[in-house]
Amino acid sequence: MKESPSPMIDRPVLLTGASGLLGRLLAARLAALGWRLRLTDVKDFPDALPRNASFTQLDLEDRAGVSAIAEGCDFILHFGGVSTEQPFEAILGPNLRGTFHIYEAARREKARVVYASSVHVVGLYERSAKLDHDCPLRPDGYYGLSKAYGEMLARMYWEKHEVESVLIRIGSTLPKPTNERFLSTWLSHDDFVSLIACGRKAERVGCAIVWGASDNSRSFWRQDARHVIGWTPRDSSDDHLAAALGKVTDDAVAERFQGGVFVSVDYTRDGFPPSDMYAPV
Ligand code: 15L
Repeated sequence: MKESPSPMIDRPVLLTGASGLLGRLLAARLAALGWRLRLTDVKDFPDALPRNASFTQLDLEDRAGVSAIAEGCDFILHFGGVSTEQPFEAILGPNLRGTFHIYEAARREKARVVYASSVHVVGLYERSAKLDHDCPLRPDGYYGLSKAYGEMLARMYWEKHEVESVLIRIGSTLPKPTNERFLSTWLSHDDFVSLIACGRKAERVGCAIVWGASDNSRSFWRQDARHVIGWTPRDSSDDHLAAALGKVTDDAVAERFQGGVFVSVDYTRDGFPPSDMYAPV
């Protein structure tokens, strides 16, 4: 017997940052799964529009515009904003004000949000550290700091307004891992798409933090809330060791920390911070 489509599945899904690398990947892959997509980005959408998708060029700082485009959506994939290490002023508008606008829209629409957080919220942990999702954050720059703010914003909207979120601390979403760091942080395209799909399908998610990495035995990360959304990664960087082992840079700061080259940007400390900033003294 044919199942009738759930009403949730019929409602449009808002995808911000649609013209970025991850946005374009999601637009194509989710449309192929039959999702009805409302795409938006401050930049033009560079690809042919997928089936059942519309695109609106929009600055996340435009609160009324964000509110209008989210109307009727019950699922928001928030991938917009600055995605590299930049001066504070460049990050402030899109990442802080913009994410606030998204959460205000989600609150009004009673929508669930998938928030693209990042490895850079913990980028200043050394690579030897094994982290659980509830570890203290150690952002590695203004970008990581803005992602930490986004996570806290999500937490506040969950606790005060019951807005559900899946916070994905995305490692490195690439076709293949091509250096030693990526052996720890790699998230395959298939695992990424299945994580998003699980985030939509799950009955209740609360405010769930998930490490966005495939099943890599060299992972920096352990416990998270993936069981809440029923996600299991299928790929592993272990199958790509030959292509990545020994691929390192001569940047001692980048090679020491989980955040890699983002940590080196504007790093002025002479030496390294304590290995465990949070150990009891
Ligand atoms: C991120 O958060 C960036 O947006 C992405 O471009 C990658 O650099 C990734 O982290 C990473 O550190 O591998």
